[in-house]
Amino acid sequence: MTEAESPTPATGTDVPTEAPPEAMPDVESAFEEIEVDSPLVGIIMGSANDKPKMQPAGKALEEAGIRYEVRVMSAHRTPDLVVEYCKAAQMRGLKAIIAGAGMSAALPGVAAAHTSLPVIGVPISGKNLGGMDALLAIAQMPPGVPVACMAVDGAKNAGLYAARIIGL
Ligand code: RP5
Repeated sequence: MTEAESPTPATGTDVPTEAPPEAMPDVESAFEEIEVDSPLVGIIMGSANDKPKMQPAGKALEEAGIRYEVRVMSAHRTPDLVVEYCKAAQMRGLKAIIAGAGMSAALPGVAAAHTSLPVIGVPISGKNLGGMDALLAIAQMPPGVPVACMAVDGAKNAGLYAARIIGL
């Protein structure tokens, strides 16, 4: 390497530093419905109000180095969007879907009805029944339509589980 090619030596004043924290989006601020290149996991949820409970799934995937996207869609409020998203998911390169919902949580089951990808359901705790309603709705799937049911507010394990599926 010639002198011209050699990197400029660092001095006490120009030592390269990491970007300041405010320039690095953490999971909390990045947990938005933004376009992601070639996501492997789709995190969907029934309401934007579910985001705080679903963030740990994104954090677990991020720590595993797995790209994911976040979408809000509801089996009851926007059923056509759920069908469209789930039917296209495999063709788009997704390997798993994490679906979180509260109350009468049909989202994971409806997702599983429209894709052959593994669907991981996250029951979200609500105001009235502590998540028992969503837990039973997600766990009690009819034979032939499989959904993996996590614990109530178990989004972290959903992310870890998706990472294991992708690592197989
Ligand atoms: C479910 O109903 C959502 O997943 C959410 O957990 C619950 C309440 O929704 P919001 O009224 O807060 O939008 O569909």
